[in-house]
Amino acid sequence: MIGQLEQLLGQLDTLLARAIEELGPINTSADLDDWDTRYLGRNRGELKSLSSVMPKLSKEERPVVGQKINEVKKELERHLKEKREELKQRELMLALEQERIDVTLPGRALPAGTMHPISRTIQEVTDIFVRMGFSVLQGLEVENDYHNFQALNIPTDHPARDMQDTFWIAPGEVLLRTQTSPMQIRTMEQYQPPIRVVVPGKVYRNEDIDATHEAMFHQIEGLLIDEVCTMADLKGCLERFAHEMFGPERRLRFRGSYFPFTEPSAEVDISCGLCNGKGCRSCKYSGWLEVLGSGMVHPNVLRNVGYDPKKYRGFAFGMGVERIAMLKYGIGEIRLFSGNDLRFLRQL
Ligand code: 2U9
Repeated sequence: MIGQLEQLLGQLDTLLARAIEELGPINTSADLDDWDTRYLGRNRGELKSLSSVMPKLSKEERPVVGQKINEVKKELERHLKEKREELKQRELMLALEQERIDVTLPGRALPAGTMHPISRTIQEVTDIFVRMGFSVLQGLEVENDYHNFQALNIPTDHPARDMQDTFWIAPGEVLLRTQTSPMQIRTMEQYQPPIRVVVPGKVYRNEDIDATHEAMFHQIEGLLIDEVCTMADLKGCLERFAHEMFGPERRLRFRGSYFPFTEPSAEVDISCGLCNGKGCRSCKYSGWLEVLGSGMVHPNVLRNVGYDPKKYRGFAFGMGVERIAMLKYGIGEIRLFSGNDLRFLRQL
């Protein structure tokens, strides 16, 4: 019996020595897990197999073998823990080495964008009016019938009020503004004269789309209200704008026209920059290009916001931003502005 006990103890020593020897070359967590299962595994581990002889041992032998098994187990666990720590450290060092970052490297530059030609034109136009003392205001794109039409003296039978030409949200009540003028009405409702504002922004019209018309485009409208204000002030102001925007050699021509919100009204042409007014293909041989509309604010509009038309008068004007940009940069197609084609955008 003694021989069998010694043999068992010897087997446990051999097991321990073999396990430690095999542990040496292991250098991955996966191999270490295998080793753990092979020696310490609860079901088929080698230590467990040797322990299975315990019930066959005598009362005296059992504690001796039991103690030995515990010692071997503890020793194996200690080695396993050390090895795990070693591998963890090694894997960390490897990761640090592989993921090393050179913090002194210069960063990758992001491509610099440029301002969209419409935003740039709005900036250029409003800057000119700001230098003349105007403030810049932006309004609402969703408006009501009163501010977009009624307050502006647009009669119910006016073509602009045609249900087909306006994008209605609630027919007859709420709409996408067809001009930026409702913001001037709101400004006058809120403030007393003198008033000098320019209002740039998107406007919407249910139109057939072609090279010069889009359903959404941009407008800049201006309004000046004061006790003293004449058509001469309007002409001087727009002439100053045209000279700064297009060059001091350009001339303006005022043609009588009709708008419900101004009386008298005038459409404004600028001398053609290509032929200097002599006539060419670009100006359809007329020497002139239409740039904006203008007029003296209609007394009904002043009354609608509670101003006394005997005390106050004013001028107003409006222009299409796309049209101004097309004239300034020689662009023949309005759809390019909303097309997001970088080849077009990079040219400007
Ligand atoms: C108020 C009173 C009057 C704004 C004006 C025009 C003439 C005009 C067009 C130019 C090209 C619109 O974008 S376009 O199609 N505009 O001709 N606009 S006077 O008159 C106002 C505005 C607000 C309270």
